[in-house]
Amino acid sequence: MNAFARAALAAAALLASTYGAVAHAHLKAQMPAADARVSASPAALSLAFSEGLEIGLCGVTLKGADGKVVATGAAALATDDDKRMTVPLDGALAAGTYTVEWHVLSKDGHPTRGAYQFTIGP
Ligand SMILES: [Cu+2]
Repeated sequence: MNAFARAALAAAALLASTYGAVAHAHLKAQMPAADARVSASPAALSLAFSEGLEIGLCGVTLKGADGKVVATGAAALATDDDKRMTVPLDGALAAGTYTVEWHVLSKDGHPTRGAYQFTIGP
């Protein structure tokens, strides 16, 4: 390996570790909570992240137990917190297990995504 290749590798390693250390928008809390069972349909989903969000490029796909997409309102930032996204629900959700697939772009320009489930039922 020549000196240039070594330098390039070192730079790549540094870059990788730098990016690894940066806090992207990780999902920190959500309502209904991940894996929670709630007795009543929530009026909205609430997702709190570790970083501020570019809300125009953020959203969720809500799916029922049958995998079908459940319509929701548009994702919006909480008025007092640019790290928290709320998604109003169009109507009451029937009993069952739902999957929330979320994707966000944080203010530092990094996309992150994930999914969690909650259940409505007694
Ligand atoms: Cu980031």
